Amino acid sequence: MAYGTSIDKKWQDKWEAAKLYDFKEDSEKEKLYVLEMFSYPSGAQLHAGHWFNYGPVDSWARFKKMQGYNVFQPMGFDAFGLPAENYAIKTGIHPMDSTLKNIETMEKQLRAMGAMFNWDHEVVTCKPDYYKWTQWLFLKLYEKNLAYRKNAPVNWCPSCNTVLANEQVIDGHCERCDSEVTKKNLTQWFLKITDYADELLDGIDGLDWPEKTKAMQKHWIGKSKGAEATFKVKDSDLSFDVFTTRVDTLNGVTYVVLAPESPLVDQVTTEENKSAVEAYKVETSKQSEIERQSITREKTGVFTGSYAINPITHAEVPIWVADYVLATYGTGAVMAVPAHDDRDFAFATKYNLPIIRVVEGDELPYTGYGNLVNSGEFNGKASDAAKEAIVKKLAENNLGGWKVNFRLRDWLVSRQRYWGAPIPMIHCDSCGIVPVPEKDLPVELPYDVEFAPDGKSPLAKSESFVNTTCPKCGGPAHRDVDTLDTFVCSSWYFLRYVDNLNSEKAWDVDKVNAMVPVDKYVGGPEHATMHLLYARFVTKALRDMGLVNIDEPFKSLTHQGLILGPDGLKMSKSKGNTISPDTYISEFGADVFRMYLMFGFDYTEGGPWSDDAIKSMARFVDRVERVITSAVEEMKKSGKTSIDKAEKDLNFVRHNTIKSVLFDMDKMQFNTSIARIMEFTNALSKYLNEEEKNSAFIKEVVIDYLRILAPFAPHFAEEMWETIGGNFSIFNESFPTFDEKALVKDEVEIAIQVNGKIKAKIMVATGLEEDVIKETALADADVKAAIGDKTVAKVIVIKGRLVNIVVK
Ligand code: ANZ
Ligand code: ZN
Repeated sequence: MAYGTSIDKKWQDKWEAAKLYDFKEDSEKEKLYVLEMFSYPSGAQLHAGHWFNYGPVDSWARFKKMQGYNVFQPMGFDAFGLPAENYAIKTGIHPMDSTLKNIETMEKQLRAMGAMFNWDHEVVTCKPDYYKWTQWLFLKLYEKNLAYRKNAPVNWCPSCNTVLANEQVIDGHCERCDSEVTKKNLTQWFLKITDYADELLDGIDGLDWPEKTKAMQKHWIGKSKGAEATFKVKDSDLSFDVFTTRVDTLNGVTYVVLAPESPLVDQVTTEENKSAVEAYKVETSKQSEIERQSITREKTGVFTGSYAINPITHAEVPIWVADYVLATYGTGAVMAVPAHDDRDFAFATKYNLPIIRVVEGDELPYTGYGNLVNSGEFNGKASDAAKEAIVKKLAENNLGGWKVNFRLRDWLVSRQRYWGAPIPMIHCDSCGIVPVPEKDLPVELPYDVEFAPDGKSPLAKSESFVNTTCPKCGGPAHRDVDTLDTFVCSSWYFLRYVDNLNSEKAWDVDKVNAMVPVDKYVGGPEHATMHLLYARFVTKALRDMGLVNIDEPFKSLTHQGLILGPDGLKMSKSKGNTISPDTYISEFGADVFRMYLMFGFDYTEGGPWSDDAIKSMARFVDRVERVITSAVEEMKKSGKTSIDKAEKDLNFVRHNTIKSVLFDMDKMQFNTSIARIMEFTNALSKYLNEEEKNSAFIKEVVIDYLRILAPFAPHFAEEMWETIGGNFSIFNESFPTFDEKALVKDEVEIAIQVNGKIKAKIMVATGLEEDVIKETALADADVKAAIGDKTVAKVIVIKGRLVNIVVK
């Protein structure tokens, strides 16, 4: 045979016919839920990046199966959302048609990869039998007061014509199309992820996740401990709270600032300042939050004409409006302390506002801590003690207290787009918002709708969709015309995989509890905040409803790196540097492609594609074939039966390979694992050149060799396994274990130094007495010559490694 696609096909068919990958529910074996982030069928093809995610992880799953785990490795499609919709808009083909067609192509490609996906458990999020339960999930959250509607300024992409979640705004630009994001007020559905902010934060430390990702989630949740203080508006009944992390500086407040969007602005602005404030508000609406937070940007603002009263000093300070204060954080109002805050300092300097030092320290602005000055009764207190004392006083006067704030915002889930799960809510003029009864799910997405975006929800244009009757009063009512953020679909898919065919409920609780959490989750680092945070939130909410019994969905997480184009740049069609897996697979076979991906890159780093390197992997696979073929010839002969030095040497490499691969694979270090297999190949090949060979021993070695190779080159190893008469399938074999005794060498090489310079290397038996080693070293001819007529002052022996002779 020669390894290639015909062999791939042969085994893919056999594996499938034998249902080799089925998760056995009644198995005694320990379950192992291996999950790769499902892909969205946006382009028509699997690309090298998909392969890099799925190929190596499949090898890992096969390795674990051979280690005796009952592996569950499902696959599906994240089929709703912007990528599929944009693709449909571009090609003019209806998203349902193009998506299902793309899925078909991708399924074919995934099968050609020979991954042991459990296809019987496939989920496709855009099909009614899936999104029925996405809608059900939404209703459950609504029932528990975790879904609500509010009018809110939202990020609006003028080009995609849609609302974006904060996470989809990158540096003030749309994540998808890079247009500048603006603001718009709309009534939107939110999920109350902030109810779980503390738990989401506290849970992070216990996760076996990349540190960077954990840090990003922590930052995203952004817990900040401070205080709130109430400022009364002078000559008015109005008052407002500020959030501050530096309540110790309360005596240094020389002005306060409201966010331009704050409803208070209109109430406090005096007649003569109205036009300036209005103009400023218009100006602000054009800026993104990111720009507004930029430290280097010149601060701007306007005076409202009103004053506020400091809750402890009773000093009157001017109320300003400035865009560096965000409406969405804290209370949307800030007490400004120019002496101790950089932004406030810049602002006060520009607008000639007073600057009063209240903390001792360096030159102003001084943002550090220290003893208080200019602070009346609090003078002399250190910052921490002063905070305590000031908060106490605020609380006594009902003007404030301690306060914890989170950066995390509630999750905005409504989209004014076509390609998503309709929000299962009905609006009735007499009953208000009425949830669609569970028995009426799914609320089907109508096919015949003008889906190209024009700023309105496409579903609003479908009368047959919009018009319905109120489930409560039976009167005429209309459906919610927004669809759910696709991250809602993917927040629970790992639960549905387990019980994907259940038509009675979203899942059987016992079945799911037996399978979760996901033991190993692998996908791109771009999901550090959104998907990974939403899935954690949904899991916790479902746990509180008694629908799962876990706190965390993904126990262990790995991010694969990025495969770049041959030019070292991110692959993109416009740059013409994309690699299409299909052509390589038909030329070299799936295993060569997979082995190259595993060997050519550090899994978590990725790197540039190299045609030369994949060719050299093809040569390696050829070589393995030749070596195994000649080993098989030798196995048939009757050779010697003794175990001598040559056998021991090969045995050492064999067991060392097993030991290393076991160790490396646990950490998904595919490249070093394959490097060890290459060494093993060399050692076997070398042994086959010996004059006298032990054929029984060769057989033993070949059996191990193929079992080690199997997860990495599944089709090829299965074929070889058949050649040596192994039973189908090699994946029902166990992965070899190593023998520590074989790793103890009879002899070790010891370097001999004279005054620190290596003069000779000698072989000695392991465990030889120190004195004997010394004598042997001194008797060596090269060493003798090096010593010459000098006297030996000292001999230092480092057992098993080195002898150092000090001469004078
Ligand atoms: C007075 C003060 C004095 C402050 C001082 C800092 C230094 P983190 O750590 O991110 O929570 N702040 C509060 N709400 C804000 C908003 N909506 N927009 C912009 N800035 C806001 O930051 C908390 C600090 O950020 C608060 O403490 C407040 O300024 C500001 F010497 O209050 B500080
Ligand atoms: Zn009604």
